Amino acid sequence: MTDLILALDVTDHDDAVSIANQAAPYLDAIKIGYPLVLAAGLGVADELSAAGLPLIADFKVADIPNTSRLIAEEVFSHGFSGIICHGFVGRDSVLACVETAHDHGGECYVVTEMSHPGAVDFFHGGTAERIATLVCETGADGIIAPATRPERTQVLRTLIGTKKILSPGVGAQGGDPGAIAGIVDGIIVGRAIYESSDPARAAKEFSLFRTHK
Ligand code: OMP
Repeated sequence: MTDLILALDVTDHDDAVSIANQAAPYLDAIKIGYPLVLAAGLGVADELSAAGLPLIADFKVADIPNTSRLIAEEVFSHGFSGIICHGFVGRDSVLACVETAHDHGGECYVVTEMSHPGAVDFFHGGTAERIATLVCETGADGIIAPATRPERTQVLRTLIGTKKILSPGVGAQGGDPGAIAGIVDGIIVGRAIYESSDPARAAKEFSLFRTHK
């Protein structure tokens, strides 16, 4: 089952709510992070989650376990159903996010390899594979893996089995939804929807890659 997740990285509160409402009929979840939360406050999460779609917190948490737990507690007290953390910080920090998510009935996704060109500087050479193994050992719910490199995401799929893969990089970063949708559980699309003059139409087009409607 492949979901469509909107990365709502706008920095205006009213734009965020308006775009979310327009695109909502074609979405399975909305992901927000630093751009919107730093601009509009964490309260915007309460508003967006009230709209009924699952809300994923993309703070790419990468801290010591205690701080990671404090961040995750804040996230799950504001209506989020999932959190994204980094994996390179190690087992104890990842576990802090996983345990806090599960304590709240939520999910934790771990970044294994990022989608931008510079990601190869550190994530290649075995690091992404080691993080994928850590994901299985910590009981995390899934990984973030690049739509810009479907062949790499396929490798990571073989390491995590049936855990979920959410995949950013479709659209503005050049990733082809047709090449990635079949091997992941969700495609993450930001600018190609929220910068469109008609976000509902853009979301509808990407929703063709959902395997459920
Ligand atoms: P667009 O490039 O505008 O479609 O946005 C992609 C979204 O996915 C942004 O919110 C990024 O921060 C996020 N993202 C990546 O682009 N690459 C990654 O490797 C990981 C993420 C993420 O964790 O969501």
